[in-house]
Amino acid sequence: MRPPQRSTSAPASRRAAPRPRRSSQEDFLADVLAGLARRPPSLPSRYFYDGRGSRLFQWITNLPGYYLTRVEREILEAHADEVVAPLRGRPCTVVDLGAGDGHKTVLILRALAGPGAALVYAPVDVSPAALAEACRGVAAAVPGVAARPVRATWATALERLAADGGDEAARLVLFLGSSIGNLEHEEARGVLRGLRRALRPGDHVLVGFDLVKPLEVLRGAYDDPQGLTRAFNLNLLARMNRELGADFDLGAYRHVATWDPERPAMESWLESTRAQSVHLGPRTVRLAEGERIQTEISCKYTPAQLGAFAADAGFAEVARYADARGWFVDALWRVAP
Ligand code: AVI
Repeated sequence: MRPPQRSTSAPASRRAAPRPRRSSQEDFLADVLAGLARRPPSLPSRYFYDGRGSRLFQWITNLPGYYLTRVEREILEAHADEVVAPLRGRPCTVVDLGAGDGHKTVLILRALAGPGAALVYAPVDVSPAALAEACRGVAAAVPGVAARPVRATWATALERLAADGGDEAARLVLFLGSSIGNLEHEEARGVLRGLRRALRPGDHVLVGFDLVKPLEVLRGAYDDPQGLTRAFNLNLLARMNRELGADFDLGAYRHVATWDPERPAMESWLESTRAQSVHLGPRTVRLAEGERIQTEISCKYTPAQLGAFAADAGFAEVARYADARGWFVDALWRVAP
């Protein structure tokens, strides 16, 4: 997360000249070059989600093998009423940290909606198109909910939430879909601590965790015979070609999904099928035949880890809701007074 801005008391003459703010394109290039300089080389998975990447992910969520969305939906269909019980009857803002599936959010909003309910829906996303679609879907499915879209990264949205002192509505933050699994554990702890700092006593968060399960199920989710996950992975290279003027040859990479039992996590890679050079901004990157670029981790959790995440960030666990097979958990946490 971006560190908070500090004010400085140094006299103007001794203050360093303000560094010009980097554009998002410059950030993108800097992040990509830093990742490719690592061993093994890697690319930040947050750049998957341009317009085409978001659409591909949406299609992935409907694949028979991609169980995550289906089982989390099953959980919320069964338990949305219990999830919202601590908040019902109070003015409430539902902050949605971009799970990408309006259906799950609608289940929560419907459970909270009712005559006289003062309900605000605040989706967070960097893409205006994604925000517009989320707001349209909610307006059609749950009339009477006021939409307050936030076009920002998670970090910026949390900073704004923390600064938002005037609004007395209770907050329910949805962090669904095991999006947390795309972060290294330390990074995930940082996001959860940031979330805790942004909230007030009585606010709640609902966090989706995908659990460890048989390997053939995991492989089926991250390497589908339809080739959508491959297309999702390759779209990252296509995006760099389009936006950064890179010259990745999309035909010279193959999608590989592996299991890391240590973390534990599924990992997505793009494997170079021949020795090649890629030009990216000021740099030439060389890849050997068979060399892999890591594009994503999708951490899987054991139930014991969930309590530790809550405690580390300073949340009190309220309940855990699991699907019938015990594949996925939505954990409800509260900001203790
Ligand atoms: C968004 N995120 C939780 C997905 C996942 O399962 O890690 C992204 C994804 N990657 C490949 N398929 C789906």
